Amino acid sequence: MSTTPNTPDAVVYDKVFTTPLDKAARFSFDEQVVACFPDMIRRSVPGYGQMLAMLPIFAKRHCQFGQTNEAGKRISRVYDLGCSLGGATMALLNEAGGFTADQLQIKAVDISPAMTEKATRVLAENYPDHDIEVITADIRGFQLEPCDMVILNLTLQFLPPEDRTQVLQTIYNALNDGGILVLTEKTHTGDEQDDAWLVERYYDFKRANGYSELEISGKRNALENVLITDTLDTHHKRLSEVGFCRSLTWFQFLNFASMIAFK
Ligand code: GEK
Repeated sequence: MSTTPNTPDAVVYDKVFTTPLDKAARFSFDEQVVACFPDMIRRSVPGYGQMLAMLPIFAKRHCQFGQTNEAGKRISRVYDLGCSLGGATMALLNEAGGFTADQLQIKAVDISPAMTEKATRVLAENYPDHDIEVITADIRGFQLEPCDMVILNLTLQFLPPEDRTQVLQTIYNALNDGGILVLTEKTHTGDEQDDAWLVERYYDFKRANGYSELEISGKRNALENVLITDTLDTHHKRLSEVGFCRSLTWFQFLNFASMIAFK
């Protein structure tokens, strides 16, 4: 792993798949991935920055300060489920939302201790006055307190498909009326030709971002049966089944899409 000096937060380049790996090695969110995660996600997810940039704008419109904190002050509770290093949480707190430090209570949850350890440190350093709790937990079976907004950014895709409805049901139940879920996923269309084209252009996107053939094929193998995509149709049907009155796809870039669901 190499770093670039002279940047405020030295960027650690993603070199996880630069050497051939055991073909059976599965992708995991371990220390090696954590160290280069911001670079990895920026170079691997088309539109990642654009999707995050809309989170504070959505929060501003839909957070209704429907909860109270321990001091009895009205706040909006927001969950960032599968938070990794807190990218979505940090985006939520940028100026576009216009929130003061005491208006949002953010609970950021991730199953990987390597992720939550670093997220805890980074968030405490950057947002010392904000009410942010980082929790190490599996979002399957995790109990949510009443909330105004839930962010599931590129996380549902890592759960076994049979566990996805239960997680969405828990989210739906915890949201206040008028609350929102922002769900971002890698997707497929179900049409063989369209999917082949989208996947090839996605690999072109990765090549353009400096990934080699070895890195692209290494990650593809490691993600097999770890990241399982659904179609947008399946997502919207599932959202409707758990009770959301409306959902729409508000962003799409190649095979990545972000949906918003309204309670
Ligand atoms: C971002 N949202 O930067 N419970 C909790 N966390 C899980 C589970 C689970 N069952 N399974 C996987 N994760 C982030 C990016 S990354 C997306 C999310 C990616 C966690 C896993 O540990 C990892 O941190 C995250 O989901 C997925 O906006 O790397 O493509």
